[in-house]
Amino acid sequence: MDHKEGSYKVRDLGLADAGRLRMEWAETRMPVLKRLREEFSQTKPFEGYRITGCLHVTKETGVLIETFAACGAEVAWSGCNPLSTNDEVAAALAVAGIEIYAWYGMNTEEFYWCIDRTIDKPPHLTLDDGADLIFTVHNRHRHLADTIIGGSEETTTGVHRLRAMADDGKLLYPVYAVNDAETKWDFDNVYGTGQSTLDGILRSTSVLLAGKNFVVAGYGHCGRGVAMRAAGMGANVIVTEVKPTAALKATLEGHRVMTMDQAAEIGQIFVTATGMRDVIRGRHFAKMQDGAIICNTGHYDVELNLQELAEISSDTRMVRPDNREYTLDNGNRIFVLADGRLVNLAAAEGHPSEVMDMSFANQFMAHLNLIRAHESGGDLSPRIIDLPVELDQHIGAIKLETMGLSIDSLTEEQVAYESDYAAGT
Ligand code: RBV
Repeated sequence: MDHKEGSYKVRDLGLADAGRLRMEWAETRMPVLKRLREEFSQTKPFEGYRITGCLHVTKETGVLIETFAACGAEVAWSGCNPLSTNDEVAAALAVAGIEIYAWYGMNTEEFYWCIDRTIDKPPHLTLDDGADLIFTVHNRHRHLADTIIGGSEETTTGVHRLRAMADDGKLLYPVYAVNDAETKWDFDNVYGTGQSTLDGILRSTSVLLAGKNFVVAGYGHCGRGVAMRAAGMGANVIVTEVKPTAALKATLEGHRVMTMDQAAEIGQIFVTATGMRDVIRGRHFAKMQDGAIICNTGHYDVELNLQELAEISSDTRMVRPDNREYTLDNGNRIFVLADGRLVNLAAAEGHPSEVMDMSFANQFMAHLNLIRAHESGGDLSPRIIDLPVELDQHIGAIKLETMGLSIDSLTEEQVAYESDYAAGT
């Protein structure tokens, strides 16, 4: 492990060149973030501000970190999941002088050690994916909140938790719900999760998807993306849900809907995308067919109850990278991918750069808005803030332009018609 006190801890600095190549590759697919970097690296609005982030250390995150740095920020970073760090990217960032504490395969104690190192020096801004950093500040280092201007949260479950905290009056500073921007959730969560989840399943199994009974637990944005892409590859998609309207949508989009008890008996591949704990548990594992493949794509590793699987198993071994076989007492074998951690990041490279481009443009703008509010005496009361809807359209417009696509604009008459409440048949 390469370690420099007060500066970085990564797997191996020798991987830096490979990491640099990965980031350069991602950058060619992230024109919106590149545009923001070009625009704001002139004026360096983040000069004098320390941004502490806790988000998957991927090639795309590397591009975001270097964008903040190019715009003047002092950046300190840790990964937000023990199995999602790309060691090559982490090494390249350390060599580039970024304070980074992240390596693939860390344990829980090391995970929090890394977060603690990033706040040894007090941050002005926090950037989260899954809220572990902001909870660390609130639970163990509350004094830091006095000088923190604000923060942001990247993912659905993190935003849920922070909204609950704000409703309880427990939030100490304002946080942008980046997940809730349309140019985030309607792309990253759907198409990003859809593709990267299948990517993780294929890398760790290489099975044929066509003709398989493919069970998706949860038909939110992420589950919908996974179901859509699995169907596109010829799988027979089965959806399990607890919310009636979500189940109806799944049905009308052509998927079969049933309970997990029913699905357990016929499913061949299972993916959880619910944000809920124990979605697949002992009694379901006991009903499964020999050879069933199980994984999770939700942020936290609570959706599969692997403890209960272990209790009805007599043996376990790794059969491929990110693929663990459990032999059950009844003789059946069940294959669990990435130990139940988010399969798209643990067994593949996370969402493709093209969608992260928009997610991270929203992150960048959230932090820019926070320092602008700070400098102009704006409202920085503790609350969850949504990004302005105009920003969504602005980011969407840049993305379209960089894709070489043009769209129509309304004529003056059409604009007038839009707000003409007297118009009728
Ligand atoms: N996610 N990041 C990547 N390639 O950097 N891939 C996925 C990447 C984020 C995504 O925005 C989602 O909200 C979150 O990971 C779940 O932890």
